[in-house]
Amino acid sequence: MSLLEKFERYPLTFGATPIEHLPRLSAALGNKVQIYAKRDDCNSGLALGGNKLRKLEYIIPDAIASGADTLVSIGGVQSNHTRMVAAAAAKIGMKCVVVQEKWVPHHDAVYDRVGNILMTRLMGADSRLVDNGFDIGIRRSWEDAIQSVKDAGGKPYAIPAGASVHKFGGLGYVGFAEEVAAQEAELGLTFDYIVVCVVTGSTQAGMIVGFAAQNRANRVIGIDASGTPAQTRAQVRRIVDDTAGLVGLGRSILDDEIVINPDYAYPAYGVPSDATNDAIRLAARTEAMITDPVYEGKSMQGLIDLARKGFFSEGSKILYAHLGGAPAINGYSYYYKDDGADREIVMANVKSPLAKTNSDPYAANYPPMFP
Ligand code: 5PA
Repeated sequence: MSLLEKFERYPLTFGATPIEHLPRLSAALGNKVQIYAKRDDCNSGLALGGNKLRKLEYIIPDAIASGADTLVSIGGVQSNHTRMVAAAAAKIGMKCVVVQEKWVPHHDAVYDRVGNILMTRLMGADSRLVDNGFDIGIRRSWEDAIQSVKDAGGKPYAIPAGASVHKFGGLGYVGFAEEVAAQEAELGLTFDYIVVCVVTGSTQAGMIVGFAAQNRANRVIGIDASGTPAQTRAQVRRIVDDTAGLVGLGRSILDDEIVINPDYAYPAYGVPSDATNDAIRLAARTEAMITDPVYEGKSMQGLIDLARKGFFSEGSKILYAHLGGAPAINGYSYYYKDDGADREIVMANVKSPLAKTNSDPYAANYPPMFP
């Protein structure tokens, strides 16, 4: 029986997302493990989809019931989440205000005009650029935006960064875990590990609760992309506890059931290392699977490095949760301008998280990652 039966869901996705085997990527890593991807990046027809729609499916019924007329949320300039809130608002016929902060120390001439923010604007959201740095917590700028809707006579419905600390934010990825179990039964296999990118926390937290019901929460390997792993871990812990209570899991989750690896977020949130970019290239060249420099490229880098280091026991089947995010790559075009048939992937870079190199000329200005 599903843990989610008692919750209302507003469909924004196509339904269960496909799981595909990635044989050429597995071969490139020596075939010691077999890699599969669950394609949550292909989950919807709404503005290219992604992980936020699974979360929003359980939040939108509450927004509608509240009588609100405007969804208000927050993210970085190239936030996927704000794109998805704008999409949900358009789809249900609400207005949308999104605060977009300068979370990323990245310099690109078109960063605030292409990819996610372009689509957000196209869908009619009022996108407000604000000069604050990265923080996954509750922000003053978001509270100001909520107030501004009230001042204008509107009725706001507030959705926090990544929809994460919303009371229903963890539910969508509880559903992911249940979906994986059903698909495993159909496919006749069991995944030994699930690799997932983590920043604001509710994606992994929901998975942890869902997989805890199957007694394998510690097989969910979170790859931190926030660069503030202590804060992210604390937020995952909180969402796990709230979500476990909400769905009636019937037990508490132990600390060692929450696995977050901080090794791949360098040099900063939103900035790819050379190793991240080579991981992105490898997935693209072997499987035509596009990952982005902010989130999925870092979890791909973690997956590749951990596989090479022998972290996963031989013969393991690993499920990479592809959460979306490809639109942001348009704001990073300079990194890849010389790519093509002649360019070798410097696999040495992909190998070691200890080689904290970065060819970005602004690297010296990044905030310190390992205080
Ligand atoms: C994001 C988040 P969580 O925030 O739930 O931990 O998910 C991390 C994540 N992959 C992983 C992709 C493609 C994501 O977009 N994005 C945020 C955004 O504003 O887009 C919330 C940070």
